[in-house]
Amino acid sequence: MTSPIDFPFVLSPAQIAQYGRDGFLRLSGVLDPYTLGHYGAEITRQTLALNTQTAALEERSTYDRAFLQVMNLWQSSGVVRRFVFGQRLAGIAAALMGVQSVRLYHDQSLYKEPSGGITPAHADQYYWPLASDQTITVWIPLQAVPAEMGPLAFYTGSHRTALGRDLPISDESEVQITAAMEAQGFALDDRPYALGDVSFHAGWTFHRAGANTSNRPRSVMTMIYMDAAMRLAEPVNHMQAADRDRWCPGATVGEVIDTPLNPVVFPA
Ligand SMILES: O=C(O)CCC(=O)C(=O)O
Repeated sequence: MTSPIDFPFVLSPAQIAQYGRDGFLRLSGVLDPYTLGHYGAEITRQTLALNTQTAALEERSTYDRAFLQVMNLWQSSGVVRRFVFGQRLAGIAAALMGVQSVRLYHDQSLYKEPSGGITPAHADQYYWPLASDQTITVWIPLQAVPAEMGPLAFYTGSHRTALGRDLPISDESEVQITAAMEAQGFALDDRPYALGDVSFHAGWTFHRAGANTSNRPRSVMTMIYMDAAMRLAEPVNHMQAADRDRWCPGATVGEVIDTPLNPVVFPA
């Protein structure tokens, strides 16, 4: 029997069009509670085991208060590797981008602790030395995320504006991007996530998350997939240079990013 993480999820043409128009898509019932419980327990266990952040929340920067961030868990755990290489989520990403196949850029666990701070507004692709915008972040809550736990919130249609694309995640990005989004009329979609909901957002879609004011952790797994034909671009800031060295080691500017860290995930 096909595993739930490999079973195809059929998108309607309207959903694909909605992603293109809004720059993100929320889907319900993508993963069942048993599957989320099985993989989620290992993801959270690995996150806490590999975490190196030990400072108290009040001693950290705004960025570091937002979440514990542990990357490329697929390299540390066979169970997580199975999840990251699952065909269901990667297949949705391919369909939304309109590409035949997708590669992994990297995965990351984003664990917003109880009393963890806001995730300042930003666009992910600021950090990525990638030659096209055919990128997608899959955001998978491992439990429901009601408003008080900091659900990921998207500025609808904001992938079409360039204003703010030069800002890293910071207090400044939160102030400047939220003001720019309001001025340009990009509405914030900050609905909560039920268990099994998963969202997909494009690399240039601006988004943020509120603080976790609950007494429970908000454990989330993310995978960043890119068009399998993605080429490495010359980094335009020092964060992109660092990302190139860390996530695409050995890749050459102008060439397809075909390194051992960037395997084709879909189709298997
Ligand atoms: O989980 C969060 O609070 C932020 C996530 C995010 O910015 C992303 O996955 O692109």
